[in-house]
Amino acid sequence: MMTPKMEQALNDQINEELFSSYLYLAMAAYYNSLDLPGFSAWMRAQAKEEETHAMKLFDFIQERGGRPVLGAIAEPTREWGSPLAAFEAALAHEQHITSRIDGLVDLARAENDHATEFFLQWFVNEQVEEESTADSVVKRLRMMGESKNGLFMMDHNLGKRTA
Ligand code: OFO
Repeated sequence: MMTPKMEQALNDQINEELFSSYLYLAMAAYYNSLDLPGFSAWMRAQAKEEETHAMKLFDFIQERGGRPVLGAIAEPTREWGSPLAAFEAALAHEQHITSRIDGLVDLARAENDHATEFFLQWFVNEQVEEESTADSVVKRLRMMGESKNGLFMMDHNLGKRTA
């Protein structure tokens, strides 16, 4: 059994993950509106991945005898100033999620909930990857500056993402 406080915090994280999915779907629509299908496909795949993060939490709460409670998902931003600005927003969002996960680990420790602390290690590792991927795209976009060729190449490469 989890404490009600831990259960509530994990439920709140389901909402964060579903919002992440919604945000990346909004970014997919944004990139598509710029005729950047590769960026759009990458964001769409990312949105799907975020759903799996939400479901991991959903299943874990049930396994521990709790009940997932779904709240309203906030409306994401629709417009970003440039392809770079949208990816910078994605990176900032992942940094926010990392701090949320760290907070959950701290709470699991405070509640002496070893099972939840162990479960959360998957998310801790995942955040290292999520931040690093977004960061490398942001860095390459900054390096490219105004190059249309660079953007075209990058769109092609990002479009290769399958999952
Ligand atoms: Fe992007 O890792 Fe979940 O939110």
